Amino acid sequence: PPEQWPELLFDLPELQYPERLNCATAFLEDIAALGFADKVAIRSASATWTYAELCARVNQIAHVLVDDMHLVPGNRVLLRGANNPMMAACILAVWKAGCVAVPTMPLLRAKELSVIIEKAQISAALCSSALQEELDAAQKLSPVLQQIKIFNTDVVGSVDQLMTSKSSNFKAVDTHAEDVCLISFTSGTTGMPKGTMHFHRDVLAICDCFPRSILQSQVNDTFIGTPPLAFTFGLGGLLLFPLRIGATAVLLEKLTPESLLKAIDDYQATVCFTAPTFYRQMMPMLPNFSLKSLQKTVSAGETLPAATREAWQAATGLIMIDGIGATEMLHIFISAAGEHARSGATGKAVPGYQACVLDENGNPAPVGVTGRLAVKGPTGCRYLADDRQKNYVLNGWNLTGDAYEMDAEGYFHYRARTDDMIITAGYNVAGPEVEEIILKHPDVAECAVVGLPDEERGQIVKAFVVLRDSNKASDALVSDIQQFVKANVAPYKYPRCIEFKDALPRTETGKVQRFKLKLTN
Ligand code: 3SK
Repeated sequence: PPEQWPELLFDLPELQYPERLNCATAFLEDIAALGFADKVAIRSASATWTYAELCARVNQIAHVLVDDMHLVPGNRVLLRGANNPMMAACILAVWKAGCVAVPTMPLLRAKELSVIIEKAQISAALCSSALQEELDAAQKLSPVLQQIKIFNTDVVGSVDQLMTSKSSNFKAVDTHAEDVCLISFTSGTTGMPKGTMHFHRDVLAICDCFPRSILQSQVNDTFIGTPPLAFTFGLGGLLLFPLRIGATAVLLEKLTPESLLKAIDDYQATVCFTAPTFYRQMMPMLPNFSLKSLQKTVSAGETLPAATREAWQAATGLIMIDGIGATEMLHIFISAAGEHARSGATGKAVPGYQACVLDENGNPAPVGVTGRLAVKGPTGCRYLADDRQKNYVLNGWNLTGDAYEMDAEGYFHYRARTDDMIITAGYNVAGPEVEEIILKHPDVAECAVVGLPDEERGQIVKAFVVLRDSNKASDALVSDIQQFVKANVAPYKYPRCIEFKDALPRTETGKVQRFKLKLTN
């Protein structure tokens, strides 16, 4: 494995956690005991909770889980809610009660929820009142789900109503550091959901790696951003990372590029987590808002094109902290910040993790050669009852499905998803490289490049393009974009076929579903 950041290596023994560990206490009692009980833990449009208040509410909800829902340690609890304080408190309460949280994406429909319920055999759920309808429909499809308690409403029998009569003290259930506490489902870019299981110690390990060594977050930071708490990118970045150090988490629902910019100023946020698409959409609106409080911007969830990194830096003066993570790994494992960041590179292995590139035979690929990214560290993939486990973990290395290249300095350069490499007339073309060029064309807002079967060439490069102004779509513009690509990269990479679209199909976490684009052809 390549060398890591010698100057940033912190004491890895700190990643040794006690054998008996309930991770919830690290975010609540342990922080309050450091003197932060009256410090603001969570803010939202309608609430401001100190650490003491958060702790009291989590304890009351834990009593509801045990006394009213009769749950016992190890029970799996489906969680359904947008980013708000009660959703956060419910997740922590599930952990405190020794149960397993199964957060689900707010936009999932009944059929998708029922697949998760069946796969994880979930008998209990906590659901925000705003999202109840689809879960009720899912329960009809999957009667294994026996009880649903609603929150964010004070109707009789709701979590909010039941908790009012509960004690605000609750002793965390004595769990093992290697008890599963989280099952996070990923539909990935292929549409077949997989449940990834994580231990109590894994939850603390992600807080003690990327945020400490790369982000270098501080107690006075205020975290804000868009990814749902049901996506581990959001769970870590918007809730666990701030709570681990006594900082403040701002949880907001239904954010748009404009409302996020306003919220950054309103809440004086210092750290922002979102995806490149959102940063791109915010850029034209920057002159209307003050970003004076903002110190760090983290981009992950999809590839950060060099053009987006550079435009963001030019507009804000902030060096983007790019990162790649995976639901399987729980959070970010390659990244770089500040003077260490390089345009066109995701970064180096985050301290605590090792990364390398493997060739098609599973041997380390030479510097500069594209291969499959493998990572190893304190977290790793454990699929719930899924044959795909054997393809993901080999000799302790997690094979991420991303094609990367490592340079002589140990920086990792993204090339494609391994299944997004296009082989055309014997040439290897990385779809994202062509996308990056097309995105520089002044008429283009978004684009995705895939390989389509072709009798003569094996595959041809096809680009799906969303224009800034859809009225401009024309054959002349197709030729113009093709010439633009040929002028900027090796001509064999140019898209022989271009289709204009109103929008690209994306997963709930913002990743382009290229498989859907391939299927439509
Ligand atoms: O890059 C991702 O998709 C990701 C997934 C989980 C956690 C964090 C990240 C960035």
